[in-house]
Amino acid sequence: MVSVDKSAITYFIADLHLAQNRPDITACFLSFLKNEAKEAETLYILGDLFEYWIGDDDKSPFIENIANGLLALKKFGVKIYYIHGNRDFLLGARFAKKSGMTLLPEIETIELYDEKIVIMHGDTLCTKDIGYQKFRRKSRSWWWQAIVKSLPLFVRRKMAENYRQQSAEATAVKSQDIMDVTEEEVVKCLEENNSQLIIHGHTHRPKVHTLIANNKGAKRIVLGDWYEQGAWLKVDKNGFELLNNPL
Ligand SMILES: [Mn+2]
Repeated sequence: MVSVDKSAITYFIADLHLAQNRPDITACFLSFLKNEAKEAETLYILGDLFEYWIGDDDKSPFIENIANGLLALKKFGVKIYYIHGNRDFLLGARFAKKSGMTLLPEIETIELYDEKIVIMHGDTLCTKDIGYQKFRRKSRSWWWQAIVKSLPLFVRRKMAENYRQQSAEATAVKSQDIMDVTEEEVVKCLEENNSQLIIHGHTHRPKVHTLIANNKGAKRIVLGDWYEQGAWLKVDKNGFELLNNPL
């Protein structure tokens, strides 16, 4: 469990989906790192920082630029923690080190202002999306990752682009219900971790939900995506606030 100074400000972001063809989002993120994020003691990135990740050996200027922005924030004194998303789950220790981020397991509990909080990307909560969960199990296996990582960079890039297109087509025909979290799964997760607050991204539906877990009131905070704005959750001793900035 990670513990944070009680006087501090903590930021949470997810689903930036940074991509070379969206320089506006990249600029918004780099500006966030240089300005707002400096106010925080800790920044948590809860997955899908990138639209896709083909391996830490991708050294395009686009990637280097983002690594440098993150590292500058780390050097300024902000701790940066990262949990994988469903798009950038191949992001490895080499890139994390280069960008000053500490990798966390897919589900982590942290303590902020005497509250135990569960943090995760959120894709594991969408249990009704059977097709995706099947792909997820396969793609997290050592053998699948070993095969993929052995392929040349240009082949991996092509695969990622194909997957992205297939995923967009599949998403277009899936119902809103399938694409959202399963409430029972959220309750189960809170009860397993003896917590009353969960923070996640993935669904791109920023909102604070109330529910019952452990026979008590609980909250689920969903982070916003960065398609049309910068979006982050600010937590300090006075409470929490979902904030955003236009691109
Ligand atoms: Mn996602």
